[in-house]
Amino acid sequence: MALRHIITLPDPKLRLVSKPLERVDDAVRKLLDDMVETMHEAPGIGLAAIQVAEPLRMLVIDLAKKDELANPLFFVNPEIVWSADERSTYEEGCLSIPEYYEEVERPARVRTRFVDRDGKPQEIVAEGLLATVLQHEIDHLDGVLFIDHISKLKRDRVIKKFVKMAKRAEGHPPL
Ligand code: GNR
Ligand code: NI
Repeated sequence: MALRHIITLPDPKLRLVSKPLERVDDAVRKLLDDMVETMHEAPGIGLAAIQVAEPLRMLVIDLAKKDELANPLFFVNPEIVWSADERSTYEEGCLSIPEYYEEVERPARVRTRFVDRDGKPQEIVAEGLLATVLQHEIDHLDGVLFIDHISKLKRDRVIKKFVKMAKRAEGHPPL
């Protein structure tokens, strides 16, 4: 396994539409495992491939608490096939927008079709935090960030802050 670098705002790759996988082979499983290791280390509860600069439609989620055994979930080519009318609100964060948190309203339940780590088609109905994180990650596959679901005023303010930080970092490059 290997840790991967997580890209952050304003990296334009975060706005790419990721490409579907044609098959789940050992190379795909290796990337999924590296994503789980990277997510655990961050730490985070979800990670989409584009966050490690791979524009592929795959994501991992692990909602296990720190004192619990790891329970990584793997989603390849996920598609939301049904959303509840009921909404729920969670305070969201994103490893690609470090240290920024805001409440986002999303469908409370989503039926999602996907291919698992063994290449087998699956369908689940997610609710609660899983429903929110799954929607947050599937948004990443379409170049959508959670800040796209908040007010333009707040979004513009956070983007501006990250552009400013990136410019300051240009004067102090790593290596
Ligand atoms: O670690 C994460 N926590 C989180 C909290 C609420 C809603 C969504 C998330 S996902 C985020 C990790 C991440 O950026 N995934 O793309
Ligand atoms: Ni995110």
